[in-house]
Amino acid sequence: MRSWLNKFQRCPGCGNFLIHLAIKNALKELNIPKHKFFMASGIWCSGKMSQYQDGYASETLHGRSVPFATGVKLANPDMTVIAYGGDGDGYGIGLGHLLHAARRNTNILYIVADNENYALTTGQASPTTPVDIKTRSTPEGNHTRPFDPLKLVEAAGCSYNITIADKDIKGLTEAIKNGILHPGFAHINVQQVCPTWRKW
Ligand SMILES: Cc1ncc(C[n+]2csc(CCOP(=O)(O)OP(=O)(O)O)c2C)c(N)n1
Ligand code: SF4
Ligand SMILES: [Mg+2]
Repeated sequence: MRSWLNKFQRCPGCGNFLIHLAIKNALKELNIPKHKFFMASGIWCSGKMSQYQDGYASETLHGRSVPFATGVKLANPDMTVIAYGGDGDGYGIGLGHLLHAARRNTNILYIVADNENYALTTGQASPTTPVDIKTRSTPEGNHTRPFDPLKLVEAAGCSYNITIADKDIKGLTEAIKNGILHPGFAHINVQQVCPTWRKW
């Protein structure tokens, strides 16, 4: 028989477990019922998060969780809507959506699980991989400078914009609660542990 943990398609020690717990805690502490909650995610390691929520959810396309979540919020303004994805998802292919959502001040919370790599596709360099790091796509070391997503999102006009480590469950739970309550676009960058690929 499969254990409770086995229902999650994640490696042991993955930081997405911790973020998952913080989201669960935050929804419980804010008394948000499951029929009033929706999560849109990108795809895979981080994208799987939507499949494990107790509420409405959709695993969308790579980089498209923010526009999907925006549509759900516009049609259901009384729902709590969270978009969720990885650094490749939100800061790579989906960056345009992120900046415009911040500019429009859409009233959703966007959580980015930033493990500094494209984990599902076996650990290639992402927009937040540090210089000199060797990955599957940078065997001689990463020559491309990472950018600071918080500065970009701030420049686009976001007024709730923070970074926090996944292991700080209490702080992360508070950050998620505050992000949900924030009357506009909120962005939380979570420094996410990925023991399989992020060895730096
Ligand atoms: C449009 C599109 N391009 C590329 C892919 C292949 N792909 C799947 S997962 C992934 C990387 C995901 O990286 P990230 O968003 O950081 O999530 P992580 O797996 O690290 O949580 C890519 C490029 C895809 N599924 N769709
Ligand atoms: S590869 Fe990394 S991000 Fe993906 S499930 Fe494993 S530990 Fe988590
Ligand atoms: Mg990633």
